[in-house]
Amino acid sequence: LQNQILELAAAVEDGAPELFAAHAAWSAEAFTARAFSPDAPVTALKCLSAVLEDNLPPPAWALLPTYFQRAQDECARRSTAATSELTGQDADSRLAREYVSLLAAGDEPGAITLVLSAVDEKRLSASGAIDAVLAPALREIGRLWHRGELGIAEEHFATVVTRKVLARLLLHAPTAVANGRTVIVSSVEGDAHDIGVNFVSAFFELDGWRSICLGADTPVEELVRLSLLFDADLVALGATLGTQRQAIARTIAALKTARPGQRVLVGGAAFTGGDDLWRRIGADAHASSARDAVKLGRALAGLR
Ligand code: B12
Repeated sequence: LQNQILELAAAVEDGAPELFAAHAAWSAEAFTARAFSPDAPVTALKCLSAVLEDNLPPPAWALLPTYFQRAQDECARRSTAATSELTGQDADSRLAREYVSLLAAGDEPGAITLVLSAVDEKRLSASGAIDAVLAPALREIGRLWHRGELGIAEEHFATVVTRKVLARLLLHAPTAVANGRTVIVSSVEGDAHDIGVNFVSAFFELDGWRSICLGADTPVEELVRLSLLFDADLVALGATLGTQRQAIARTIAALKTARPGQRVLVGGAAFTGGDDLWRRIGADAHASSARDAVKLGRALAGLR
């Protein structure tokens, strides 16, 4: 319930009822997968809306009926958000499916060998392994968790093993020619997810950048201090949950105050479903994949 209120506040801040609706549908799906009655999420939304109507000053309440209506409609439609992206018959999808199965079976050596041997045998590049196998596999693990088919422990294990695969891929990848540019890559304050930013950082590294990856949950003032210390050409900031977008906005404001002209690229799941959310929070660009992050980063840093 607390999360629902925070997501509502984040959507109102962005003026985007569709984002609250998407979150409500996500939440409804998680509850139904855990044997709650299918009506429970809608009833909870109706209760929350009644309490807010009773307690908020009328001008504040006046904004909210649209948000609740969209959310209830979306829950009633039983969204298709949980469709697997690994159903293809191409080699990459098959590899990603097998990687997920090995992880679910607790087979760490098998999962690591599967990906590394595909790269050794030149069936995949290091960046291809990240983009087409590891990232979709983690999203699949998340989908299975959402549906109640895997637990938090399996998801933690998948994260640990994937981190090891990434380190080994980078160790064996051909050294890129340094391009003289520095990027700082980090998840925003409050975001506990760090695999996405590690993937983005790896792509920058493979492209010849000095990439300084800070991982998850970096305090705003520390990020600002490092961008000054390392004279960063670019800061790449990730956020996962809708409730973390405002933290990105605050971080961008702090970076640009301390270093006017600092270029900031944003990405991560928090930007899914809203085309120009990144513009509204003052970013210079938004990338929806690690590959695009490098393309846009090169343009922002004046590289061809
Ligand atoms: C592992 C995981 C965790 C781990 C993270 C461990 C770690 N050290 O990273 C832990 C357990 C900590 C965790 C916690 C939570 N998680 Co979580 N998590 C995941 C999971 C399974 C994988 C994340 C991941 O690594 N994905 C792989 C990345 C590479 O994929 P990607 O995000 O699509 O990234 C691509 C682009 O977005 C882009 N990109 C990504 N980052 C960046 C950054 C920049 C700068 C740029 C330019 C681009 C970019 O490039 C990437 C590669 O091409 C996801 C499932 C999912 N769909 O991702 C859920 C997921 C993200 N988690 C979710 C949730 C709900 C939570 C919790 C709220 C759960 C809870 N009740 O506590 C908490 C929130 C914690 C917090 N304060 O942030 C939900 C979010 C749903 C939503 N939209 O609201 C997801 C989607 C699961 C699901 N299917 O429902 N989680």
